[in-house]
Amino acid sequence: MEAQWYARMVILGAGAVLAACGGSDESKGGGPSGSGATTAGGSNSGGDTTSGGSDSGGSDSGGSDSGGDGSGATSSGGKPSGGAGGNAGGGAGGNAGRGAGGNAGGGAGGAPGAPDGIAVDYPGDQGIESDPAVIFADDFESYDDATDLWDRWDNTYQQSETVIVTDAGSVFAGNQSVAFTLPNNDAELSNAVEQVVSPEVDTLYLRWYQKIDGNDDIVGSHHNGGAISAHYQGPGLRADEAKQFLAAFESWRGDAAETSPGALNAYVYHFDQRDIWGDHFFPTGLVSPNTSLPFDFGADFVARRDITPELDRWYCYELMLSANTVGSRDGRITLWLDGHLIADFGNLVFRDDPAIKIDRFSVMFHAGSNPGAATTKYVDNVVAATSYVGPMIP
Ligand SMILES: [Ca+2]
Repeated sequence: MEAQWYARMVILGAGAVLAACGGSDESKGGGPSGSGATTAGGSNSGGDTTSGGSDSGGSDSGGSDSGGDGSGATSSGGKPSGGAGGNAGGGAGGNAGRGAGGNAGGGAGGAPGAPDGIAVDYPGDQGIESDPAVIFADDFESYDDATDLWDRWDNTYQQSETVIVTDAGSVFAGNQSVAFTLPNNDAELSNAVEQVVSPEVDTLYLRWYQKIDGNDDIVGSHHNGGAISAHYQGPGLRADEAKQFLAAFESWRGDAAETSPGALNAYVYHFDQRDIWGDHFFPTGLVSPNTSLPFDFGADFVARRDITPELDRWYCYELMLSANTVGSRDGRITLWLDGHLIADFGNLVFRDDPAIKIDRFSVMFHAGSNPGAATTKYVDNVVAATSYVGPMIP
């Protein structure tokens, strides 16, 4: 009982937490995005820059596992290649990896790519929690019901709308996943599981699998992915003033004419945020609100196409948040979908005090309101780590 009461209390906070974003946004798409006209995954990052074209960073320079073999063919930029420490490269895919050893090469493209993840060493994610870089892992196989989430997570919201499911169509791997439902509802509602990171870290990689069912038809505030945050106290507080920061990997659908659930983006509280409700960074480089204003993501930024995930399909979401060195604009947010690099935002500032570190992550399903049918998001195979995780391998 106590736990539930606590949960309910937090719900309000949480509801508010990521809420309210974009309320008054200029509608997105007005800017240069929309069409996906930009480079798209096609030739991607390093590709268009100087040497990146082929595989400069390729197998040679980068050594065996360089990101070089990312051919640039896809947006992956260095699909999974080298081991954690690896990642020279920066070849075609651009992609010096930011894996543990990170950032050799960094050739042309320079953007962080997807070096071989931790997951390649743990087929089916079996035993991945024992990897020294892994902070937390959950495949949702250990629970009898959703109240047991308290055994492993520091918080779970909306217990009445959270269930452990076992039917094959609702499970990514193993025999169980967790399902969050947004009922038909005029009010704001926030489902989530949340975990405290202790000791706190400067860089965190969060990977999870999710599938949103075909009923999802929400316009406006709809935090439907996962988030990494630092000392986050709530919405409506600027990162610079409140000494907090946050990045969520989610979709945004500002208009009913857009396909649900909307285009993938990073929802961010950072020093340069445009209003108190935080910004949406789209892979094209478009930032909302005030989409007509360009944002400088740094010299190594590569515009990529917008992606709207399909409903009723599993995806591997991965979010990296790396806090800046105080005094430098070296903060970074990187997004991968099914192991492909889809967005990489550099030149960011999150803090002016090194004590403000990442202390929390969450996976959520929130809506400002849901006037339509109940919709459910399924989540499986969550892993949080200090280096790149990558998709689960069979
Ligand atoms: Ca599972």
